[in-house]
Amino acid sequence: ASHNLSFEQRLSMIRNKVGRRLLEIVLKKQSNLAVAADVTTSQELLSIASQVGPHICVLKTHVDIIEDWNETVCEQLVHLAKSHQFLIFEDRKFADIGNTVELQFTGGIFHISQWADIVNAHIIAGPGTIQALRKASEHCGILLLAQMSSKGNLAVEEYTQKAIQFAKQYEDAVFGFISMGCIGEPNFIYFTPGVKLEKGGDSLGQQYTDPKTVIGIQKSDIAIVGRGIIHASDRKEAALTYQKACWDAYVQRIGK
Ligand code: S5P
Repeated sequence: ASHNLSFEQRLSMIRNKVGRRLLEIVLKKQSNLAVAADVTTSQELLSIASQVGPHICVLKTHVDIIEDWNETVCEQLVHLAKSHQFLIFEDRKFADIGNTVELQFTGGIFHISQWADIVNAHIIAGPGTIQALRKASEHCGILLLAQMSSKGNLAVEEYTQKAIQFAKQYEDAVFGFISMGCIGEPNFIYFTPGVKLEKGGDSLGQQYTDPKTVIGIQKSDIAIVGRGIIHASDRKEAALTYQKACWDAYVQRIGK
């Protein structure tokens, strides 16, 4: 599947309101960059959010790796998201039966449903996972993992097609995918992780592709960059570099 529509043209095609809000932010900030803030302290998380905030449309978190997470940290993060205008994507990768997922999404010490704008889910357990998330919060948009960036992953072929089918079935709540590029229709938004200006990988199976390939050739929409920015000596500068690289690749693809 391939289309060549602009974000402006696709805005009204997105059924979920978080998805539409995301495209509004992308257009306003001219940023299709998401930063993966994979750090272990709240101070680092908040400092990344304020450093890269102006350059991103989405900040992706793994709250369960933060050793000192609490409600105040959460409030500060939400405040930074409002002032810099980015959405918070908790990369929880829900994968259990619906009842358990509902508890994981709303309860525990993280109360993800109270602050996350976006969450993602594996489809391995069937549609109950999605049903639970959409029942628990209408303010949170869902992404399905249709493909993965890591070596040897099993999210291929029929599995990917199943994810697309589930998304269509729950289009009110699911507005896009984690995928390696555009794998379907323009009414969904495609997020791609494993993005770095230097190609290669890490010692645990991550595989990197550069922004130009991901956005321009594989036609993804949003590039997710972690260590490419997090490990840079100047994170703000690195975020700006990635913002430009991702946006230029989009503008070139659309042909404007
Ligand atoms: O297939 C995937 C899906 C995800 S959400 N591969 C990934 O790497 N991710 C996430 O993207 C991963 O959990 C991490 O937070 C980020 C990639 O980080 P980086 O440091 O390798 O850029």
